[in-house]
Order: sequence, then C-alpha cells, then structure tokens
Amino acid sequence: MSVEVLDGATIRSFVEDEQVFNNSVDDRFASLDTNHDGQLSYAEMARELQSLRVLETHFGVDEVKPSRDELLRLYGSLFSQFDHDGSGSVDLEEFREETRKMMLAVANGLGFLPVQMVLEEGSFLQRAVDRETKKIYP
Ligand SMILES: [Ca+2]
Repeated sequence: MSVEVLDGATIRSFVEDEQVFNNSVDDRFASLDTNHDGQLSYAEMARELQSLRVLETHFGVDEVKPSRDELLRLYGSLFSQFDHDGSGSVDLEEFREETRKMMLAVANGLGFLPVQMVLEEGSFLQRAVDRETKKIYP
C-alpha cells in the first residue's frame, strides 16, 4: 500500500498506452488464472471483484453498506459485465476490454482534480502512477 496523488489524465494516458496497459492487464490476468486454462472463472475473479468494489466505495458511487447477500449479487453482476458472451468464464479479450472501460470510468469520475488515494501494490491505479513517474518501462 502507498499513498499517491492521481487525476483522470494519469489514468487515461495509462489506458491509452496500449503496450504498457495490455502488459499490466495480461499480468493481472495470469495471476488471477490460478488453474492456467486461459479463462477466469467466477471464483478466480473474486479477488478482482473485491478490489473493484473497493474502488466503487472509494468514489462514493455506493455509500450504502450492503448485506452479504447484496454483496454477492453485486459481485455476480460485475462478473457478468466482464463475461460478455455469457460463457460463465472471462477470457483475456473480455478482461482487457472491461478493465479498459472501468479504468476510463474511474478517470472520468476523477476529472481534473488530483486526489490522494491509498493504492494497493500492483493495482492498475498504482501502475498508472508508476508509469507516469517512469518506474515502468514497456
Ligand atoms: Ca482459469
């Protein structure tokens, strides 16, 4: 965990840097795909869905504290957002596409005002900051 200052432009330029962005997404995909079949099952995605949930809470999209059932339903609907063809698992293309969309949504939510955030090591937002401060090379 580290505290960083970031704004929408930091995230947007990270997403638009296709090589760096795809590398980051591919890394994440590989680390989530614990049985290495090239698909992410719901169970494999659970960790990622939790961190997306943290993002939503952070940006005040949803300030109500949901019950356990509601949370599970929320994860389920997030998962089906990723699973475009409804196959029950998420492939690399779907993962890239949806991650890209979500990052851009976060960028739009941030706008031009820099905010201070606590970032998880290896998270996409942390990588966006690292890229800008040149800690990551393609
Ligand atoms: Ca898998």
